[in-house]
Amino acid sequence: MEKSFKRYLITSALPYANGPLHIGHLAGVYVPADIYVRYLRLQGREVLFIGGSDEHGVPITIKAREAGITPQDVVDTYHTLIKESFKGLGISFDVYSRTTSAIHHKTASDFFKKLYEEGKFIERETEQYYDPEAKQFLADRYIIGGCPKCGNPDAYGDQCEKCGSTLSPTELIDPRSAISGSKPQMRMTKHWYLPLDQYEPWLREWILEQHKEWKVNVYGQCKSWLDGGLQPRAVSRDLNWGVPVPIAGVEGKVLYVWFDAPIGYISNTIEIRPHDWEMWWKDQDTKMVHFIGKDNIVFHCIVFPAMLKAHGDYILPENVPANEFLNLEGNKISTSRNWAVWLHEYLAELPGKEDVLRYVLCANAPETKDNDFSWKDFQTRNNSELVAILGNFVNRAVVLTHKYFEGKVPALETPNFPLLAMDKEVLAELPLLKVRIEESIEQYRFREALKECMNLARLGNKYLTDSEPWKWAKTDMERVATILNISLQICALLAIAFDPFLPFTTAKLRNILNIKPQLWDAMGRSNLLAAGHTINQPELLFDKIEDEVILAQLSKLEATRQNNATEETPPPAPPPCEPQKPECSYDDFSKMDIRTAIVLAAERVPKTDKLLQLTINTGIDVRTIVSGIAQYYAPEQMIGREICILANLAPRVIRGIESKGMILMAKQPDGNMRFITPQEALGPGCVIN
Ligand code: B3M
Ligand code: ZN
Repeated sequence: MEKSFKRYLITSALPYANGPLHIGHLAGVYVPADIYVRYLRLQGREVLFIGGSDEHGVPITIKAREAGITPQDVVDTYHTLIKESFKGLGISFDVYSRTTSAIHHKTASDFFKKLYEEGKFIERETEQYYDPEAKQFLADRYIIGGCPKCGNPDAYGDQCEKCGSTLSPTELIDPRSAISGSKPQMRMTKHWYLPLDQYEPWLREWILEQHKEWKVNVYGQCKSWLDGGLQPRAVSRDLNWGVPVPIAGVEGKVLYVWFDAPIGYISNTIEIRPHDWEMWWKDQDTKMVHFIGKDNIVFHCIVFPAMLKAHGDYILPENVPANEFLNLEGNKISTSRNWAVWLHEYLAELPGKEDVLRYVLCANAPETKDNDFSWKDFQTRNNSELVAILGNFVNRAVVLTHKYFEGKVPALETPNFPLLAMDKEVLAELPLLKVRIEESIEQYRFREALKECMNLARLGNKYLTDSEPWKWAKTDMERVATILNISLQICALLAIAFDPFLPFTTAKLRNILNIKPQLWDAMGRSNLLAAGHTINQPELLFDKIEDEVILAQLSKLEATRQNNATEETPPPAPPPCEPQKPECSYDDFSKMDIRTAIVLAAERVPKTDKLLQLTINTGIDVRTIVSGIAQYYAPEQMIGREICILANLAPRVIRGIESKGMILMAKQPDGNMRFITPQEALGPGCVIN
């Protein structure tokens, strides 16, 4: 007998905020997690659904460097995009926060500190490459050199992208720093390690003995890790992006991203439940389930549990239903090759089809093995399942009710016309379907559960066809009443059964049936709609998807394919412009007196090559400004020009000259400076705001 729990803490892997979401993420993690959570909520159980962005780690710093922006800019952009697209697909997180939050930094830091203070880590000094020019240790990705296997001169310290070999930085021929290009030096560096080997016997017992019910792929991966023997794992890195190692005197080191990220589940719980988060994380009556992809199994089944165990206060996951990978049109999804269906693009290009994607991704979920998404299959599932079965059945039932009973639910049976065998058979099937759906969902078999839901629609469709109400309508309206009553009851059940899977559609369906959301308990009952209840006008639940739509998507992919095939060295990226400065208030802004002015005279400041001394008419006075623009403008180029100045900047004495104000200059990406001049002559003293 499975233990019963008081509450459910459902986590889903925190996606890295360095790229948009694609269908692989959705099918593997977020659609199943959302289905499970919605189901639990329907059951009236107490649930928290935790999500958030993983905003640390080396790839984010690399992306920032490549784009010439800060890591914070990178994560700000993608966190927002990811959060919005999740919302667009109806992924119903109770919290979607981020690991750059102050709460997370504190939580992760405290977690580390406790383990550190209790002596749960071991310290090791190792040699690592250091960039003397950039004054920092180099992550493997930041070291470039010759591949010892294929000779590629630009292999990375962890991998050669040309021949695919896994490398270590010391194998590279003539290594150089990706940051400065300089030759890295070997230096000693100290790190903290979680001695996973010490947790091995406990992990073996906990997973291999106590969790035999875990999915075969998950259990199997854990077993092979454990059988291979566990090694201590470093939990810190030499990097300046992340949660700083909270040990006095330690600088330039942060927690390893895989140490801090899972603690994000705790931080995000604290964020929304500041008063009772501990109950969620420390009470044995909480069932914690981690939804993840297969590449995250070791971290969620071995490393994080060992961290939780070392900490001592926290519960462990009851289950980790990891999925395999989803391919696209027969090929591995690849972010760098742009081989993906991006969620934000899907939502923009196929508006109103959120549930179609949810349906197809669940129906094809890579639950037990890698699976494929194809646009053709997407179209077929929409047209021949959602439209032809579910949509068609509901539409027929509703249209006929309006036709024969003015939109009022007719009575199930009358003394003159008792139920026939076919009615009884259908009614008897309903509670059985309920049980089958429950069993499948509770065992994380969402494809199977979805199939059972569709079987309910199939049952209704077949019943309506076989019972032929349109024929009876000529002779016996009481028979028609029975048929439509049963059909409408099935519609009401569909609104519950599909609710975890297709939440946009069930909302529409409830609207058509003019009913409120119901709890799962109501599933299987056949009296949800009382006789006499008025339903609304029919409305199509799904539209047919035409070939053009599919062809447009396929040609987009084809363009990518060709682009990848012919890809030469990409043209150098234009120099990036500076990131936006931190927000300022309108008050801050309005304090500044920015106005037009005319340059009356200009000369070089003696013995400098940067400074010009300008005499300007500000409309209020004639004053002197010293400006560092001599590299960009000769004095004679300035005389008579109309410029913009910050007039009320506190005066400064520069080279013995009092400078009152500052000239506004625009800095071009290559560093060149140009002064700002009004497009038409305005005259001095016009205030700009
Ligand atoms: N960000 C890896 C991934 O997106 C990682 C998951 C963290 S879960 C705590 O695959
Ligand atoms: Zn190579």
